[in-house]
Formats: sequence, C-alpha cells, structure tokens
Amino acid sequence: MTESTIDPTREWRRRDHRHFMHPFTDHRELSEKGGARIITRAEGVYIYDSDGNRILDGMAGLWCVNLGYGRRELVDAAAQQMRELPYYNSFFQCTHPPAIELSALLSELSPGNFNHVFFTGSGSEANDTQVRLIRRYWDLLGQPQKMTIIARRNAYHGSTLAGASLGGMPAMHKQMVLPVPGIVHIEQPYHFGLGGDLSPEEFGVQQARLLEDKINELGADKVAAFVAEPVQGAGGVIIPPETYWPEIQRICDEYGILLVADEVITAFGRLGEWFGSSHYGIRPDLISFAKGVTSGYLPLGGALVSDRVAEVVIASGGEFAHGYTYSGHPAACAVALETLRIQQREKIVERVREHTAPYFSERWASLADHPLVGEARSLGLVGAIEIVRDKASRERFHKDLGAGTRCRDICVDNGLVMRAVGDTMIVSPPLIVEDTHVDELVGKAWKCLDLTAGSLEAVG
Ligand code: PXG
Repeated sequence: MTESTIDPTREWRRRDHRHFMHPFTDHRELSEKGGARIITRAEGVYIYDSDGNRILDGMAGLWCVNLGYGRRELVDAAAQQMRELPYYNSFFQCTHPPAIELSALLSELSPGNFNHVFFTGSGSEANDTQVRLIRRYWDLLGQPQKMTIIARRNAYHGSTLAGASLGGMPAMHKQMVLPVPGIVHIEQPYHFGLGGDLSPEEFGVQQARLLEDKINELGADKVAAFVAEPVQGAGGVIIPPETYWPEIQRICDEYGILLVADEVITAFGRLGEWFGSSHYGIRPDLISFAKGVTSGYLPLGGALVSDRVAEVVIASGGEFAHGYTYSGHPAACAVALETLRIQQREKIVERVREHTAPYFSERWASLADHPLVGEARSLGLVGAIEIVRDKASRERFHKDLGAGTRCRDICVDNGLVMRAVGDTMIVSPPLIVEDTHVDELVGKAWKCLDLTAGSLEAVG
C-alpha cells in the first residue's frame, strides 16, 4: 500500500490503541468495540469525526465549550498573549497583566463578598486548593481540630487524590484506598432514585438534615466545611429539590462551618446566572471554577475566596504554602478574559436565563412522554432523562443490558452526543444554542430512545 492509500482513521486508531491511555477508559473494551471515534474539527455546536460525520455536541465538549467552537476572538486572544508573554510565573513577588485583569473581572462578576482568586490549571486542582484553604483557615483561627470535610455520595470533584476523596464515586475510592483521612460523605438529594413516596419538598429537607446529623455525630468543633456542587453534574444531573439548599445554608450558618460550592460546571451561565449559587440563593464561602471560564479553549481553574476566608488566610500574614507552575497562566487568563467579555457583550447569561433555558426546559420535558423515560428534568442548560423498564414503578432494565451506554452509542451513531451515567442520559449543550439546535437535540434524542427501545427488545 502506498502512503496516499493508507486510511488515516485506521492508522490513527491503531496508534491511539498502542500509545494513548485515555481517562476513565477500559482499553480492552474500547479495542473490542473497534477503537475510539476520532474528532478532527468542530464549528459552532457541531463536532466532526475523521469519517466526516457531523455530530451535534449535546455535552459542550465536557461541560465546558460554552461559547461553541470556532470563536476567532478566543484564538486571537491566545495568540496575541503568546506573542507578548507566553509564560511567566506568579511566585516570587511577580505578576502579569492577564492574571491581574482576570482576577479583577472575576471579583466583579462573583457575589459581592468575593474579592480574591487563586488560579489553578483545572477543576481538580481547584478543589485541592479548597481543601488546603479550609484547613489553613481553621488553623489560623486557632481551631486546628476543625478538620473534617463533609461531601456527598455520587458527587464529582475531580481526579486528584483530594478531588477524588471529596467526590463520592465508589469505583474511584476503591482503586486508591480513598477517601484520604478527614473526608466523609452523606447521601445525595437524588429524588428520582432515592425519594420513594416523599414529595420533592419533603425529600429535600430530609436530605439536607443528613448534614446536620453528620455534624452532630462528629461534633461541630471537628467539622471544617461542607463541599457540594449546586447541581451534581457527572453524577447524573441531580437537581436538588428547591427546599434542599436553603436548609443546607441554615445548617452551615448555625454550626459555623464553611460552605464550598463546586461550580466547575454550574458557573458562568450554565444555570442562567453567573454562578449557580445565585440561582439557589446560596451564600458560599469558597467557590471552585474551571471549564467554562475559558469556554474550554485552554485549561484554567481556580478558587474564589470570600472576604470571610481572605481576612484570615491573606490578611493575617504568613505564607500559604501552595501553588502550581501554571497558576494564572498568561495565555489561559487572556482566553478567560475574552470568554467572559464576550459573555458580557453578547449578554449570554441573560439570554440563557430569559430565552434559551425556558425553551430548552419545555422541549426537554416533552421527552417524559416517551415510553422508555421515567423522568425528564432540566435546569438552565443541563438536562437528564431516566431510562426505565416501567414508568410507574421506576423499575430499571437489568444492568447487564447496559441500556444507558446502548442509548449513548445509538445517539452518537445518529449525530448526537448525549452522555450516559448508568441509565441516566444527560446533556449540557453550549450556551449559544439556537432554538433550532434545541429542536434537533430533542428530536434526535426521541428518535434514539425509539431505537434504544427496539434494541433492548431484541436482546430481552
Ligand atoms: N468539579 C466538578 C463539579 C466537575 O464536574 C471537576 C471538579 C474536575 O475538573 P477537572 O478540570 O480537573 O477535570 C469536574 C470535572 C463526566 C466528567 O464524565 C465530568 C468532569 C470531568 C470528566 C468527566 O461528566 N467534571
């Protein structure tokens, strides 16, 4: 075979299999299924694979490409910054304009009591930073025994050791003997899965009070913080009942523990507000962000630090012994600045809140009429549908049938990225989706549910 007749897809797949270790992947299974789909380019809300298929990206990459693909201004911002100053650190009494400007803009956009930012390269590092900030805070206040952090089952807070410990994913804990000491979990506010006969309102209060029970069990003098995503993302778009967060806030206030909102997914417009906390009226002390801050074009994350914490950790002096080579990377900060300025200029958050999310919510809800769907829920621009064998009893298909992954594979073969978390199908489209894209997404989802039903019937 001559050079020109080699099928590039086959060759890429071969080399991918031989050399590239993918995150969270069973490589034997991937190879048995014929290898990975190779994404070669993207434009707007569509990705294209090496076979030329056009696929609607219902996940905005991985919950991050909020402005869609191909935004020239973001590319230009990176190129311009890389020409001017591609890298310098912010250790050793140095700083640079992109990190300064971005920290000021984030302070302006975040709730009024947030005026400081610690930059990281990812959401996982942001949560590692939170753990250190929390411990430093209580230490400086002379309460070093206030060490324990409470998080939730089925939460996702990243893949570093602290991130995976805060997260409540049993498979991750098992492979590394996690969580690290001082991190404990309470049950999640997943009404469809755990609510039984309780109304969402009753269930929300009940699940929030698990935090109070845990604090009383450990002793309030031992508890440092509660860490949670306003809406659990990777866990399956778990949207808590409206009663949940007010009760959590009451408990954190009453017992004086820090509240950390992991907004890696929910910040920058995903829930129709700049921060998901504002949607729920939560008043966190620390906020983690990443992903959408650069629309995913370059890696960047960070911890937003409220005045309550800053007054202790920063103002009291002494070094916070923590930092990364890429804390405040100039090119990433330049792209983040441009991302947020575009969002301000084009009123993206307002448009999601006032137009796109209500339209998406109405269209997405129609999927509940499908025979395979036990619940269709959404908030802002995240949505989930629960695949069930029996709508009334919420009975699931046998796990060996892999209903969720079956549906996911059918979706991608039919031009739609929709993710499976067990038998929960989830979406998180770019914030710039038009109504026609929403129609296409919901239309394809319905069709793929039909195909999934047929395929499940065929196997049993
Ligand atoms: N917190 C939250 C709430 C996240 O969703 C992280 C922290 C970690 O961020 P980094 O940048 O370190 O990955 C995340 C990341 C999925 C999936 O399968 C979700 C994430 C990452 C990978 C896969 O939905 N979220």
